[in-house]
Amino acid sequence: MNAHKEDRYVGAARLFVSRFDREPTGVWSAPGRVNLIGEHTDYNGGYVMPFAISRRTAVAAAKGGTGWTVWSAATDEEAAFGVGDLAPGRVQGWAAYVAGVLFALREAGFEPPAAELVIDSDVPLGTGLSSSAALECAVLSAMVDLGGLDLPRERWPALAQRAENEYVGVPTGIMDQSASTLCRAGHALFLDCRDGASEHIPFDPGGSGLAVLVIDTKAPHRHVSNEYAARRRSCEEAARVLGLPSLRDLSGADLPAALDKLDGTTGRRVRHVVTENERVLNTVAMLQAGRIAGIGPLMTASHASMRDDYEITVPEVDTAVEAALAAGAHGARMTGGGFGGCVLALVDADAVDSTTAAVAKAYAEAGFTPPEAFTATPSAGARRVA
Ligand code: GAF
Repeated sequence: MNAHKEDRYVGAARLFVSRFDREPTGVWSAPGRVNLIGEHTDYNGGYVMPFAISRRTAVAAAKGGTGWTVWSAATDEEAAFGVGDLAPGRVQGWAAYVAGVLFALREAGFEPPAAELVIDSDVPLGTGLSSSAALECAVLSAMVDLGGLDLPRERWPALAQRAENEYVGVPTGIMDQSASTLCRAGHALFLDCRDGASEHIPFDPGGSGLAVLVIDTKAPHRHVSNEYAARRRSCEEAARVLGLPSLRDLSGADLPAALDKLDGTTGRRVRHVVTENERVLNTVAMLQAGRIAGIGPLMTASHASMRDDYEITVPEVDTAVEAALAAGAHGARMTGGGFGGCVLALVDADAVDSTTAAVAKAYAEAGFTPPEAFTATPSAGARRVA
């Protein structure tokens, strides 16, 4: 555990003491994630390959009271609610992610214990690194332990997703909650979103003299939830027209015939999903062959597909990818839902600074808000940390 994370856990516990005048029973935490490859495939029953990052959301908690009192260090706000508030729409803002988890637990037949909680996080908000899944999964982890709930970890992703879909009201897939709960240090999570089968693929860029550079593009998110929902609808409609349960059931070989039955825009969306699933499988094969740098071209092809076919990139994102590639990155792509957020660049470890500088220079020339960059190390999923 590095000093940074240690501070975060100690900070959450200390805040709990100052807020509630007693010691917490424990501190639980869950990570944000980046997605190495496999974008907008999860809700199409396809393949994804995220890994957890070392930035985490910590929850210090203890049982007590008749409902739930939650303090957020980020917003310096308290939210309090009871069982009667565990219906969609009753709690808004950041606290909806907490109430959503309690709601989803009760819907699944579990009784979360009344408790006091303090939340502290170093997952940047709204940058496509899954701060919401980190919050959901940290709270879920705390509730399962505090309440002694018999909820196997394999069920956590769907439960946290339900919190987000039904309580918060955002129609996301299951990737982010899966990453935040199931990931292991030193591995990427290869997940089949149709049946939930997963495999932990060793992924240690540092061991091969490489680094995954995460560039927060600082692009203001534009119409994210509307556009996300529109892409999802478009895929579901295409599957219906093609008579398939989901786009996962369309192979690359059958793609040309399928495109003949769809309008141009829908066809491009479908082509992204089908080719992206293939790129995930090729990425897995490359990593299993120990050829980490070999995934670079797949990442870059994934980006082109998101830019041209799925149309979910924005100028800041494309500029960061182009500048990283021009500076010698093995591959680069936007990660996450799109319309802003972060770019991943696979670079030689000794090129982290020069690539970061090249992206900053391209941004300055374009007049964009300066980006921020850090390197990501595959980290562990949700767990009790103190
Ligand atoms: C967001 C969603 F939450 C995920 O479920 C996934 O669809 C992703 O966008 C795109 O791959 O992070």
